[in-house]
Amino acid sequence: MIRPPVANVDQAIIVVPANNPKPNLDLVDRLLILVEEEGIDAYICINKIDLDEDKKYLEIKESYQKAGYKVLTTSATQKIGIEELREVLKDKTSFFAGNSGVGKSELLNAVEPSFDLETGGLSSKIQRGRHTTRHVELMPLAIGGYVLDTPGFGSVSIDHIEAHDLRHYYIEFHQYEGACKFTGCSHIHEPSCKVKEALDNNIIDERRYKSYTSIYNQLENIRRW
Ligand SMILES: Nc1nc2c(ncn2[C@@H]2O[C@H](COP(=O)(O)OP(=O)(O)OP(=O)(O)O)[C@@H](O)[C@H]2O)c(=O)[nH]1
Ligand SMILES: [Mg+2]
Ligand SMILES: [Zn+2]
Repeated sequence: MIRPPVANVDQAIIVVPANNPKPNLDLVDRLLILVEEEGIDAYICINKIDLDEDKKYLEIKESYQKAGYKVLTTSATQKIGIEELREVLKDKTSFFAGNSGVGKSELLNAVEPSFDLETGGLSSKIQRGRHTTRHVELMPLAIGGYVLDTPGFGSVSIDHIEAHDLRHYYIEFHQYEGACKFTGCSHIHEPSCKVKEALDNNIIDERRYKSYTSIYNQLENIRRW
């Protein structure tokens, strides 16, 4: 388990593939928790949209947009959405994070061909990334700003977070903070909860709420010393 070095950067670009390899949204949600804990901006970048003929990626897009995140949709190899990505990166220090094989390095090559970063295919059987990028590298952009390419990882540790603090890192809950019947409401089992009300009214995304309760329960079950 790796804790990505999100300190001292302006924003995180969390890269997730449209459908190949299979998008790991649990990993995306955990990365977002770390990013929110650090208080830096986050973008979701759904890459490899050229491979997603059924446009299943639109569900991922909706889920994160509903939460309040800005979502980019790209194809690094077909050069779709690269101009928008460049605009986001300009004059900022950005951290690229996401599983191995999602196309972080390929996206950076599309933004800045002179980087000429090594990219790797997927290992054939289970379509996993090959862990091509081996170390974190800070690189200057010709348009201004810096980017950090990082090795992909399949999981991140958020075990240092207390369950009762987790709600602060789901940005779609912020507007209800203090509005529930119980002070410090965990939005899980308390009655008269505004977050659960918003969930019932389909204002809060169900998948994201499930991710919250599942991670909350995991954090509660960690033995603390
Ligand atoms: N079809 C398609 N393939 C892509 C796209 N982006 C990246 N790839 C391919 O996916 C594979 C993995 O890309 P990388 O850029 O090496 O992935 P990475 O996220 O840097 O992976 P690690 O360095 O292992 O963490 C390469 O073969 C890329 O050419 C895309 O938008 N469409
Ligand atoms: Mg890479
Ligand atoms: Zn509540």
